[in-house]
Amino acid sequence: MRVLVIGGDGYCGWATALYLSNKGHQVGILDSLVRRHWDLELCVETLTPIAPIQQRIQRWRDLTGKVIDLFIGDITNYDFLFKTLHKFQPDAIVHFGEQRSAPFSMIDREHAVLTQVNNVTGTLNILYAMKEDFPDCHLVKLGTMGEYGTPNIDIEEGYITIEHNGRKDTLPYPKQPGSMYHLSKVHDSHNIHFACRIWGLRATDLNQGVVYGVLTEETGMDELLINRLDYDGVFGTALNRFCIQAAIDHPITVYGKGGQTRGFLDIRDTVRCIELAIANPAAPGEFRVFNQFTEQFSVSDLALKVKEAGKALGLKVEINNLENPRIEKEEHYFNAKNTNLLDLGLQPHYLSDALLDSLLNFAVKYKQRVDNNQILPKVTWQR
Ligand code: NAD
Ligand code: USQ
Repeated sequence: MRVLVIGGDGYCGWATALYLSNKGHQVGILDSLVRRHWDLELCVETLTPIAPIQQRIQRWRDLTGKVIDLFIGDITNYDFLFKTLHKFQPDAIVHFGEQRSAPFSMIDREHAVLTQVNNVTGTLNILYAMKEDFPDCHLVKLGTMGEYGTPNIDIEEGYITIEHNGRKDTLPYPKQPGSMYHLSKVHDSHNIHFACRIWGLRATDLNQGVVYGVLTEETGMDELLINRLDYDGVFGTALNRFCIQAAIDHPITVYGKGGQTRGFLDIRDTVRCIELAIANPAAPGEFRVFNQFTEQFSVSDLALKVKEAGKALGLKVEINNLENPRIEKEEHYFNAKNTNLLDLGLQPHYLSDALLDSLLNFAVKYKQRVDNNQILPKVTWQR
C-alpha cells in the first residue's frame, strides 16, 4: 500500500515509517519538523541523539534499498497538504502530526491555542482534502486514551450502549479529558466522526495509551536510525522518564499519591497496531475506534518495577512522591477494554520484556546527555 505517515519524524511516526517500509509498503513521510523547533524553544533534547530527517532516510535507503519519500511542510497549510496528497496518492494516511504534550498545552494561553489550532486545523484539513479528492483513502488517526478521562465505570472502545427512559442507543463514549492537549484530541474525534457520518469517509481512531521504549527492529539497525526518547518534564512520559531518572541516580518523580492508572504499550506494539489498522480498513462511512494499549499500570506500580529492574544493573533507585503539578484523580477506578486490536492479531510485548533492553540499557548508555535541570516538572495546572 501507499502509506503517508504524517508526523513521521517524531517518536511514534519514525518507528512506524521504517516498520511499514520494511514490510514492503511504499512509505512517504510528511513532517513540518516543528517538534525539533519546540525542543529548541524549551531548551530540551532527546536522550538519544537523532540525525536530521534527510540523513535518517538516506541511511535507511543505503541499508535496505528502500526509498521513503519526504515532504517537509505543515498540514495546517491546506495548499501544501493538498499538493502532497496529489503527489503521493496515498491509500492510507497515518496521522501522528500533532502537538502531543499535555504539560506543553498547559504552559499558558498561547501554548493552549497553539496546540488546539495546530491539532484541530491539521486534522480538519486532512478531512477536507480527503472529501475533495481522496474519498476512498483510509485515515488512521492517533487519538489518546486520555480522551475518556477516568470515569467510575468500564471504558469501552469508542461507543457505549445506553438505555434511557425505555429506549436504547449506541452512542459515543463520554469524554472527560484532563488537559488542553487531550481536549484537542476529543475535538478531532468529533470532527472525524462527523466526516464519516456526513461525507462517508472511512477512519480509524486509535486511542493510544502511553508509549514506552525506544527500540524497534528497524531503528536498532544503525545508530543513524535511532529514535528519540524524551525525558524532560514537558515531553517526557511517565515510564520513559522513570528509567532515565533511575540511570542518573535521580529519585523517580511520582506525582502525588501515584494511584493514577493508565494504559501503556511498547513502541513495538504501536507500529504493529498501525499495520493491523491499515491492513483491515474501516468501511466507507465508518468511524471505528480502537483502544490501543496492552497493559494497565498505576504510576506507583511503574516506579516499583523500575526500581526492581534497576537492581540488575546495580542501580539504587529511590522513589519520591512529589506534589502533583497536574489536577487529576490520584486514586480511581480504571478498567478499559482493548480487545479490538487483539482480535485483529496483535501479540503484545509486555513491560517485563522491555524494561532492560528497550529502556534502562539505553538510559545508562546515553546518561551523559541528560540535563538534570530538565527533570523536575515546571508546568502546573493551577490557575
Ligand atoms: P512527537 O512529538 O514525537 O511527533 C509528532 C510529529 O508531528 C513531530 O515530528 C512534529 O514535527 C510533527 N507535527 C506536529 N504538528 C505538525 C503539523 N502541523 N504539520 C506537520 N507535522 C507536524 O509525538 P509522538 O510521541 O510521536 O506522538 C505522535 C502521535 O501519537 C500524537 O498525535 C500523539 O498525540 C499520539 N500519542 C502519543 C503517545 C506517546 O506516548 N508518545 C501516546 C498516545 C498517543
Ligand atoms: N506522571 C508522574 N510522574 C512523571 C510524569 C507523569 O507521576 O514524571 C503521571 C502523570 O501525572 C499522569 C501519568 O503519569 O497521571 C501519565 O502522564 P504522562 O506524562 O506519561 O502522559 P500524558 O500526559 O497522559 O501524555 C502521554 C503522551 C500523550 C498521550 C498520552 C496517552 O504525551 O501524547 O496522548 O500519554 S494517555 O495518557 O493514555 O492519554
